[in-house]
This record gives sequence, C-alpha cells and structure tokens, in this order.
Amino acid sequence: MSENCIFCQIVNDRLESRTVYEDELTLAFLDVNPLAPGHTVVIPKAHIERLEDLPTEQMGPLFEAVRRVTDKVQQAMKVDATTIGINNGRAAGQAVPHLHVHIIPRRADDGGGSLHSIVHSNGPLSLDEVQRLIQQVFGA
Ligand code: DGP
Repeated sequence: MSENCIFCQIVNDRLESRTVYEDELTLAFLDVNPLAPGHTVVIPKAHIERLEDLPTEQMGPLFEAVRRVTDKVQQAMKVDATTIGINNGRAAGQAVPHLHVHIIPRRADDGGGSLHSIVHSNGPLSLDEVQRLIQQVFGA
C-alpha cells in the first residue's frame, strides 16, 4: 500500500467507493467523475503505478477482471459497446498514479469519438524509422 494513494485507500477501506467487482488481486468500482453511466475503473489491489510495472503474473488476472466487468457493465447499462483504456503516465492524462483501466460504456449517439480522436501529433518520422527505433530498444 502507498499511504497517499487514493486508490490504495479505497482498496484498504479507508475511502469509500462504489465497488462492483472484487477478487483476490483486483477491484472494480464506479468512477467518481463518470464520462458515461456505468463508467468503471478496474485496478490491481497492489500499488502499481503503470502498466510496465505490472508483474506478469498479475497481468492475466487484471485483464480477466476487465473482461468480466466489461461484460456485466454492458449488460447492466444496456449497451453493446465500450471504450477501454489506460491513461498510462502523467503526459497521457494519468491523474491517479495507481494503474487503472477505464471501462466507458458507449452508445452510437453519445457524441464521443474513438481512441483515434484523442491525439493527432504524428511527427516527421516515417513508419520505417519508428519501427527501427522500437526494434532497437527490443534488441538492446
Ligand atoms: P486518470 O486520469 O486515468 O488518472 O483517471 C482517474 C479517474 O479516477 C478519474 O476519472 C476520476 C477517478 N477518481 C479519482 N478519485 C477518485 C475517488 O476517490 N473515487 C473514485 N471512485 N474515483 C476517483
């Protein structure tokens, strides 16, 4: 547990939340500032800040929980679509530094966009160059 982390405080019952699902490693609760009815966040109970920090053995359970919660939230909210995403790091909009997966119910007429509407800042690098840079890091 990280003392100042609000999501750790929720996990440890020091802060209230509207929990919708819980298992040994994972907790899911309603987002306090929902973007749509049923907007839920799924978190690992352990204080892990970013996706890259998540131990391999927790990856499966977290995404299994995301899958289960997505199915139930869609049924409950009577929608057949969701946007699922992680603000991974401060520059990407991560306000709470405890890994969380947003599940946002979507409707065709909700006025929102797809993930492709989030950012349009593609720079001058060609796809070849970008691929080479990433492969270099894999090879490092
Ligand atoms: P992000 O920008 O990805 O770090 O989103 C954090 C989300 O967490 C944001 O949508 C609001 C939500 N949130 C922040 N504080 C609380 C809280 O105390 N309780 C609940 N349920 N949600 C919170």
